Amino acid sequence: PASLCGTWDMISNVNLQGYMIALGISPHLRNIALKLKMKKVIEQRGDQFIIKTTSTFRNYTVSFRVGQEFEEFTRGLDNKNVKSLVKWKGNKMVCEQTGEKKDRGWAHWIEDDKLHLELYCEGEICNQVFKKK
Ligand code: RET
Repeated sequence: PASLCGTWDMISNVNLQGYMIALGISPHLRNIALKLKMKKVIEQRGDQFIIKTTSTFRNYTVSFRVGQEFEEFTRGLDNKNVKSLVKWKGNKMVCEQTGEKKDRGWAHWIEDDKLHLELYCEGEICNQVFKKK
């Protein structure tokens, strides 16, 4: 599949609110998050991926190897411990985050030179699109 690597600027963000409510994020933090234009910086070093979500308010970094389950603490987001497993499903990089919340995870893929990110939790789906910087 097309490489996810690079620096990406958010151009659309649909239903972040529903996703954050499903995660149990406080109204105060939700109001801040809704105003942010997030960036993604995705790097690959060997078989390790590093995905940085950055904003003027707070940053979130996760690193992993595809196919290797890891412990993730969603610091600064909903502050939960999950067991995460990333796999390729066709052209999509898909992560299942197992923990307190049901049906939680995300998928990244490239479509028309744009980075697409679907974030989901307990039936709420947020769709974000980023253009390459
Ligand atoms: C920020 C700021 C504080 C509030 C919220 C945030 C959202 C972060 C998200 C991160 C998703 C990261 C993923 C990484 C995959 O590798 C920006 C930390 C709600 C939605 C999917």
